[in-house]
Amino acid sequence: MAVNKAAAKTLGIEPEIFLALYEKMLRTFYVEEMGRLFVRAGKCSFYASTRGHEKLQIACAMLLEPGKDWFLPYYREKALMIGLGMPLEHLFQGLLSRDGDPNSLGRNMSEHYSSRELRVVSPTACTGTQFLQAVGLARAVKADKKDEIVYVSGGEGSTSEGEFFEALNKAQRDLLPVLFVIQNNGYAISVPQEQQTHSQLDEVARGFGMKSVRVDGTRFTEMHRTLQPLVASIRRGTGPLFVEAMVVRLDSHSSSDDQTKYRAEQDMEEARRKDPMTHTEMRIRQMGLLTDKEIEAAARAVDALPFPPEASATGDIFSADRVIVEETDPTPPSDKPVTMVEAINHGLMEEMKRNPKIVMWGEDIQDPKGGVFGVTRGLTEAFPGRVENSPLAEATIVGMAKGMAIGGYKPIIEIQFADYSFPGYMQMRNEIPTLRWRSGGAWTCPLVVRIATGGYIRGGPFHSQCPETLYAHTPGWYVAYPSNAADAKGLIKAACRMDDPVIFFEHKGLYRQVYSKSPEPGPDYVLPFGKARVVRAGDDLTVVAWGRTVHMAQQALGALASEGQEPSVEILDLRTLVPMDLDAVLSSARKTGRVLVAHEAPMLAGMGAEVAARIADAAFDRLDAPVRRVAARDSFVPFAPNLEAAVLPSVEEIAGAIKDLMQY
Ligand SMILES: Cc1ncc(C[n+]2csc(CCOP(=O)(O)OP(=O)(O)O)c2C)c(N)n1
Ligand SMILES: [Mg+2]
Repeated sequence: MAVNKAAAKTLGIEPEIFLALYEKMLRTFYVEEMGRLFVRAGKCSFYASTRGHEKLQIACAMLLEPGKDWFLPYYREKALMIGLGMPLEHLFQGLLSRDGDPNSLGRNMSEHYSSRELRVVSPTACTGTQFLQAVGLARAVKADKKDEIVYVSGGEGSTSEGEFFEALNKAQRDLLPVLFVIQNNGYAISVPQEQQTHSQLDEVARGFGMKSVRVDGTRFTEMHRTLQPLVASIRRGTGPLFVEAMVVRLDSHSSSDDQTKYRAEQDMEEARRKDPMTHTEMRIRQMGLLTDKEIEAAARAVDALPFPPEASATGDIFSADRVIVEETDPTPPSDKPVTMVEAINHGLMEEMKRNPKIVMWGEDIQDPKGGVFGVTRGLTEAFPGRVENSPLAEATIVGMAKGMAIGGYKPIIEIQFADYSFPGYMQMRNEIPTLRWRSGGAWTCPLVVRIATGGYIRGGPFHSQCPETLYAHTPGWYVAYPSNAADAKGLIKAACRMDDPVIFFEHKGLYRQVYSKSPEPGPDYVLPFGKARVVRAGDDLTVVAWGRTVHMAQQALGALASEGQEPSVEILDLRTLVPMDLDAVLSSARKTGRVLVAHEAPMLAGMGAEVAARIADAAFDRLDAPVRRVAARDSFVPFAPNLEAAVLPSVEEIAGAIKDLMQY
């Protein structure tokens, strides 16, 4: 072969490494050419060229260990996949979304590669969400005392996202084995870097105290020589490394973009002069390492495959194994009632004892405070190293949980107030609940997000929200919303054992409330999701409720009784919103013929609308009255006590609605 071994030796690099680099670069080149053909033929609606980035990506793959190290790539990493050895068929199946596509069964976008075997974690199209997940995964690696590295990458544009900074902060704080690779091609679609930031990225990382280098990603030798010892050092456990790699974007941002509309010819010419291929092209062609025929044959074979069957479109939203299907004996070992706080605390304590992989973090949750509501009090001391304060950063809290769950741990994390779940909402909407589905079941992240929710506590607009609809409306989450101590204990214990992500709402107004106390079920008690509770049986009207409105419905009946009215009302506590116990709702509606849904969240598009629609659909002919709702006004919750009362639903409203419905 035409490799000048003597010249290669003087560079301090083995000739075999050059040969491998050349072969992979050429392979990438041909694959990109096929990709272009497929776009032109209308067979691929999203294609992102790696031309200009390929040398960097292959160099990274060669410095790391496929199958041992972890990869959280972004959407422009075909060359990384080729570097790692992803089979051509898998690449083309990803590009063409054909039946059996091992990346996602045709569910995720093209260019979003995933492979359990290569430890490439399925990415989403969201810019920057991968960084915190890498930090969480690296935490799992470190906790397991393994010498694996977590590679995470993104474009320079994605570093303007807040999560990027949170990730640098936490990775350096905990000295985690993360290799951050920012592929700086100067543009985020059409936006040049100087419009994104005044800062230089490697300097930014240094500002966090992180070891940081800037390399020319279009030249191999220097890059390889610089990075090799630094990567070896991450493996030895010295902490993260930040690499800003200067590359060029030779093609448009993607197949939907035309860079000639916003880039000067001179700028594109300059990029072409730095084309990493031109430096090696002549040599590799002469060596005949690979022909485009091989690539074309693989591409055509995949192109001949059918699309996936339609019936598979909604598979893998949840685990097929529901884990807990039977309620165990709830007999309390003692009659002593406990508060909801105590019940959840004891449930967590028991589950942490049972499963050493359970870890917790959140704002202020460490002892001695044990959370602003005291739910985790005592756990830090009982389980050293497994419960800790997170940074004040909700995306960090949930994004890291996803990563650590991928690494085999079971994070049970706390969001201090539902109102502040929103910095983490990108992770909770697009990332966590889509993972199983978008990877065809290859990747999962079972975890529990405990969220303190609810009003009536004089908390004002930003300590009172009830956002359960947002999460119930996002496929892939189980959603619990207990109303009393015994249910809370049974459900949190079930959540700790489930195979899927769970949102666990804890109503602040019920935490220490006398009427939400119950005798505490024993340590073996688990309550399966999807089983409503008949709080009291009745024949004339059904109230469907969850959380605090369960008690308000009971109080409303008390108020009516004091007026001498005692309609036979059935109260159904849903206990979990996903899954909803529709059978219980429908059979009660069919029995009584009158239904009121009472919830604390605003009326518009609330869960009450869902319950009403399901009843209208399946039990309309058995109704004697329209399904009514009592809910909050479509407003935020004001601070002044009279205004708070004016917005949130009241016992009187529930009593009034019951009376109206009875007279209908
Ligand atoms: C959260 C989010 N906002 C916007 C987009 C749309 N978008 C996709 S790629 C992109 C530019 C990214 O540029 P950069 O990070 O530099 O990566 P490059 O494509 O240049 O490799 C934008 C705005 C997105 N995918 N996700
Ligand atoms: Mg860019």
